[in-house]
Amino acid sequence: MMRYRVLKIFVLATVFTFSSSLAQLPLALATSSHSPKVDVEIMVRVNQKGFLDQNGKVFSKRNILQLPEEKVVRITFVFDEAMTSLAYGDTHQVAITGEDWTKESDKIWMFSKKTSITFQTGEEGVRYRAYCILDCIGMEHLNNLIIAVV
Ligand SMILES: [Cu+2]
Repeated sequence: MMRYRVLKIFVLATVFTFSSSLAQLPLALATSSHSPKVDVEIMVRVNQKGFLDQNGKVFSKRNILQLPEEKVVRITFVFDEAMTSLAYGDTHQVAITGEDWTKESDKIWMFSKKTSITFQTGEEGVRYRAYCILDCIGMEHLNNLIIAVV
């Protein structure tokens, strides 16, 4: 009886290992083929006060988001509404517009707080603009994040 139980556990363990490695295989392939090399990663917090840097300082004409030229940049937008705020129930969705393109992020809200946009920067002097495309609390502060290539 004891021996049979051990065997059964062994068989179950083997089946589990086999099926979980099968499940991981396509995932591993998908991640490797779909993620281009990212040179620069930047985190931008989003709340009703505006777009904020990692220290919680609002980006403005005096505090511009600066990127290096000709790099693949991934900007991750993080839902940053305070739990005490009415805007905590809000949803944001960010778009970035370049010279002849616009890229949209996924929506971010309390249950899905991060989304990112990846793009290749141009030469020094090029500017991009990021803005929320949803009707949200604070939308007047989320309409013009200036991103400058320096
Ligand atoms: Cu918004």
